[in-house]
Amino acid sequence: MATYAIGDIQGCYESLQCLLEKIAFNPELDTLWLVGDLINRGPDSLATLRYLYSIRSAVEFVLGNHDLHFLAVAYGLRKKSQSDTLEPLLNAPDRQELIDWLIQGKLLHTDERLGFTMVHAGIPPMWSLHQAQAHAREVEAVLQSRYCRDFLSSMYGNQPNRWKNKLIGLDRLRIITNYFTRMRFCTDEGTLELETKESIAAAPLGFAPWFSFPKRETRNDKIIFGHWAALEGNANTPNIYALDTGCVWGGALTALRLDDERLFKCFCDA
Ligand SMILES: [Mn+2]
Repeated sequence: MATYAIGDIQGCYESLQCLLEKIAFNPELDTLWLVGDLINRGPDSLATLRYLYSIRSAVEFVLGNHDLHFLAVAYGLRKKSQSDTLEPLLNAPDRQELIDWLIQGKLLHTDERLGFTMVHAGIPPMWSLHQAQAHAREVEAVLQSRYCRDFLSSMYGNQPNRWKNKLIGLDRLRIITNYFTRMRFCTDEGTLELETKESIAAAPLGFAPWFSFPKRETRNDKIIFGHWAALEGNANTPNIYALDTGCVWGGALTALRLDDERLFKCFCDA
């Protein structure tokens, strides 16, 4: 009856199976949380998504930037990138079933009993958990509405780069999505810097990791996230659990057992 949170899988199906064996995962009893980027860049996105779909009643996941990118490509709204490995998934006979499941994904998941919240990239420092939940629900509602295509075709871009309550329409949805799925560095007021992908030492002048601000509104909430492989699992911040340990880059796939905060890893071939 344990709950495990797993970092960015990115189509690394064999590493996922290795990790599930290691934790003796039982979908009848246990629950799997996934921090997003379930697919892309890795070798077997189709097997990964099919497997997760087959155990979906045991799975809670949030959408990552790669998952959203897949949806935009699948709907014909965006061209594939050269580094995408989505072709078998795009050509699969069961792709619509998989898309219909993926698109129901959240941007933020909280379990109050366990005392954990999960997002793909982060929560900007000026949002309380309550505010973050409300903003996640705004984007989720659009993804599950007839405006889904309008959103997916206009979610790309780095502007606006700073939150304002009065933002409306696609600009509002874009910055909310960028906070939850792409953020690494920002300012204490939530101005985003989306170019730098390296470690904390590479912080651009005037910016810092989103979780590093001492007055961050969610500093007392336990937050699980992925997306930032260069952290190598070390955020060195209380209540912050960085689970992307770069499996797709030859690192490891990491699971955190929420009940006792024990870590499990499977090392991955590059
Ligand atoms: Mn990501």
